[in-house]
Amino acid sequence: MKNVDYSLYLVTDRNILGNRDFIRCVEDAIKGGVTVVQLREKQTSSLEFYEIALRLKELTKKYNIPLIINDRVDIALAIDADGVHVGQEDLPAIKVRKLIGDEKILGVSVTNLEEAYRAIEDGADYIGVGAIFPTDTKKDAANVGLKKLREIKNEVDCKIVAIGGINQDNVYKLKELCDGVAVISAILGKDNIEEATKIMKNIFYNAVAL
Ligand code: TZP
Ligand code: MG
Repeated sequence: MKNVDYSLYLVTDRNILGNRDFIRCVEDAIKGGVTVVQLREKQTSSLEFYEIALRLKELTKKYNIPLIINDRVDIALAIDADGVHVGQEDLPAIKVRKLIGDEKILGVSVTNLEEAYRAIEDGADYIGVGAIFPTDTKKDAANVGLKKLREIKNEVDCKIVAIGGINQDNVYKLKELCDGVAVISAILGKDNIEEATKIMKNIFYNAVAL
């Protein structure tokens, strides 16, 4: 499971889906070509988080797509997820690595080179770098930008997933600057999720390096 294709990384957000069926929407994104799914729940009880995670695990397993749990190591372990993603204010990455073992995927959010070096030292398989572009989805996201992303890319030897405000109009700019793009609204915010996913993937794959 460690040889992961990070190219189109879906981060979930049930708020953006309104009353649409969550599992159905993620399945549409998988059919459209997302290569990783991260379950991100910010205002959910542990029980509900666990139950959603279990259902999502069933789905991602069916399509052989890795499932990563945001923030919660306990839930990742409880459902035997493929990995965990933590930020700078979550459990320290070095502790998470000890808890989940070497076989699971560990992702760490970083906003600068110093955090990137530490994440890698602590055992991250990939670093999430963002926000690259302005986004309404995460109000307190740092403003990282393309220049800093390039600086990190040039310095570190680690898989890089760019995140934040990435959409059909700007995704081409990320080619060669990262191993994958993580997206919420440009996929889950669209009426036709499968089609939106296909378009994003197509543009990212076929973009010419800037
Ligand atoms: N972390 C940094 S920006 C962001 C997260 C979770 C939100 C990404 O959402 P969108 O809608 O793809 O900008
Ligand atoms: Mg977090």
